[in-house]
Amino acid sequence: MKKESVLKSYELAKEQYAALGVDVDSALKKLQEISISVQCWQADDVSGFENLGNLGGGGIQATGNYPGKARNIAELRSDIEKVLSLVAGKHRLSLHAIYGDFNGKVVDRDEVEPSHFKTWIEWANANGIKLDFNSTSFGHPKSGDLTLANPNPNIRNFWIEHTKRCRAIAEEMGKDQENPCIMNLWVHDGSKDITVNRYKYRQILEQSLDEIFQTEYRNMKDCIEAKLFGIALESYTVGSYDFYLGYGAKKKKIVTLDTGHFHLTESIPDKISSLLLFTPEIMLHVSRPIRWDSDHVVILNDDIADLAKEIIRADALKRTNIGLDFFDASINRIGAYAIGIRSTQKALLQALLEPIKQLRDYEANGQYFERLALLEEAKTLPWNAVWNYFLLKNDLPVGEAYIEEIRNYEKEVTAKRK
Ligand code: RNT
Ligand code: ZN
Repeated sequence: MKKESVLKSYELAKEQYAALGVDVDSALKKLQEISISVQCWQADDVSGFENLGNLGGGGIQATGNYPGKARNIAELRSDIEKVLSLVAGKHRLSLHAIYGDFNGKVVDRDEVEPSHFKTWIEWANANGIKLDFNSTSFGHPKSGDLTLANPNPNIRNFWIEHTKRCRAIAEEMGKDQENPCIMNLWVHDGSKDITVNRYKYRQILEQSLDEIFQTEYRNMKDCIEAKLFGIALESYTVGSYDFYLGYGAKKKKIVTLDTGHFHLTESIPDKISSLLLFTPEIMLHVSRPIRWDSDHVVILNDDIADLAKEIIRADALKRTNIGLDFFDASINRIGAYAIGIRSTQKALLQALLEPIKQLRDYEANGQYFERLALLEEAKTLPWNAVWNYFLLKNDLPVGEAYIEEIRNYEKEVTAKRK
């Protein structure tokens, strides 16, 4: 698209929005400032860089075998740099504990420490990226069906130690970057078949969390992530949404909403306003479930658009940490990132451009036909012209032009990884 056309379309769009009381420039300013926490694990199918040999032990699974996944830290960093060069704004990188710089050494999960993330912190500083963190309880011989909720004290303490250490690592990251590192805690604990001990395991998990959270930190924030069920653990999930919602409300912890972790007809956007009343902040794992928690690449669908609208309508940008969580190994992984980040930004832009004042006036006056009519009209307002201008302003390829850039990177870099 020609530069003049982008500018012309933008001016026309701006006029149309202004007539509805929407300030396009202020929307763009807000969009520019939204940092998305980009998941490191799309680059390598959640493999990580431990030197513990082939671990087995499930909990999570990427599907697909598209060539070119990142095989080491250098490749992963290069891929992330490429991704971030293709999207507007300053973003964060969310690391899992298994992505430490272990330098060829065998470092078990109960031995991880800040020094293993020193080069990550240096890299992040050099690239102006802030880091977030995750403990890793899956893919390990001690993962089994139960980790933090395990009645066996040896296994349970192993994971408690791991998670405590992860908090200390997150604290280091936060301190160094002078901005809180958000640490997410997700464990797959559950049961394949009917359990007659639902209460017991949840009680153990509560105790483990209490122990883990004993140390108070100033430079990291804890989030706890629930899930509906996991593969091979279909009958029962210890860390259900009720469990973590209760825990988060009681202990003032951030509850993570992964958009793939609910019944498919359940509204995640509707949870935002309740959570904000009872918990300090929200962490999002924006994902795309297909029939189940399949972690497909995020696209601009109604689910994401409605989620973004709820954040903006609740004026909750400052209290919402937006992270991505998908891992598709069946397509170009850099392309997957670019689509997911851009789609999330598009949803946010649409939400920021909503003629909210007019809609709220209608609602206050009981003019419900008018409200519905304007909501429908708003869907087809020329937000795309504003989006293209946003890209142009950020010196980025406009529209679909980024496809070519990703193909070039594939030809020159990822396709050569054999
Ligand atoms: C798993 C959770 C969790 C993971 C990442 C890798 O169902 O969504 O967030 O995807 O920690
Ligand atoms: Zn998640």
